[in-house]
Amino acid sequence: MAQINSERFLADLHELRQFGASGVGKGVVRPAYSEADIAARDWLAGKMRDAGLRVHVDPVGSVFGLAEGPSLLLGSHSDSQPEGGWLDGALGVIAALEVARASVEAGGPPVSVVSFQDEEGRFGVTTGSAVWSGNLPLDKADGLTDRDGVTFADARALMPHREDAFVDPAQFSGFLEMHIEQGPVLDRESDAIGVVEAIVGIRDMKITLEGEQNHAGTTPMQGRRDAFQALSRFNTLIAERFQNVVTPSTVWTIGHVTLHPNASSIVPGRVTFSMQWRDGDADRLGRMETIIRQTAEDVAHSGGFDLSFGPMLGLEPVDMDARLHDALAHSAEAEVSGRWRKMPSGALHDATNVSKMMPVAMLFVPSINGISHAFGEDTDEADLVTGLRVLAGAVGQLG
Ligand code: HGY
Ligand code: MN
Ligand code: MN
Repeated sequence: MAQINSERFLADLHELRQFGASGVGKGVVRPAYSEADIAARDWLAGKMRDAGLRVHVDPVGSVFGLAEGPSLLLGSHSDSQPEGGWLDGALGVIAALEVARASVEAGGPPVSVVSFQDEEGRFGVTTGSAVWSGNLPLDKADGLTDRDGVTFADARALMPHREDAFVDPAQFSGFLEMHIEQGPVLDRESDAIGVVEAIVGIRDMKITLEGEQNHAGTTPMQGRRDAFQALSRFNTLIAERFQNVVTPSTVWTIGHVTLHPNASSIVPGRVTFSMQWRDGDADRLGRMETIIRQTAEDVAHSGGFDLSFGPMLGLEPVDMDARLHDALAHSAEAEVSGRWRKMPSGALHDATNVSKMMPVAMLFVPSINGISHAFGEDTDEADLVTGLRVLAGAVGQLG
């Protein structure tokens, strides 16, 4: 079996962190197609070449390091949230690199590596793997805009060394993605490894309410069409109306708000906000959509607002492949007997898209205090190495 080198793995992980290092703790600012992201992908391509893999940058900028012939595919993403941690995505990419490199040194089994582009959704939801899998047509993706109005088409054109063709998925026998948990369970329960059973589904859309911009001193409260108040009312109503529909694991988030013109002395005339919801049950996601649309219409109608909905993005809940899941579970039991658990993923991952094309499975390592999508994200290095060993063990069984 391939002999992984944990010092080399940790050194590479720390080197990748330097691209877009935020200066706050181990935080990273490396959104998709930023200078830091492109430089990191260039560095990664060099590492893949040094490992004996053939580099293929696909039309959207996902970077593959390909083994010759049929192989397992391992990886994740190397872009970050606007304020992100050093491990979200990066861990799965560098773990994949180390396992592939060790496999080449050992003469097999063949392992390919990928860093998908825009997993963190500057433009969509897991955009790079969604396009590769056909979950999101490229021409639709090209029309998506980020919060500053930049199109996906313009952003992906910035990525150098792109090839015209997408990678043929038929060469891969399966996909394994290692990731931090990004939640509190493993840390709280003192478990070293989570073997994922299923990934939740997600829906995400922008909603705009247009009222009337006016003077904050002279406009009577009665009769104002204040866009902030409309959002506030929507937010309160939606929580009430969800009550009989959601479960304790259902989540929804208004994470991005643009209030126009966003000034202290102006009654705001327009608000555009993101509405995102996640659940493991596709029917429930649908029922929530109906409530969201109806509530926005009620708020608009009662307050005299114009209402518009942006494109609806989403991914369905998916189960992990039993054979790959069992390989990870056996490897976890061999490595940390009694200190691992099966669990769902509340975060989205590229594995959801890849499952359309091949069997997929995932493993988690603990997130300290369950913090992620924040500069404070971290994991004990001993846990990172344990995860790498479990991943390599599963590859050894499957290869
Ligand atoms: O939002 C997510 O779950 C993922 O980290 N992009
Ligand atoms: Mn991630
Ligand atoms: Mn993330």
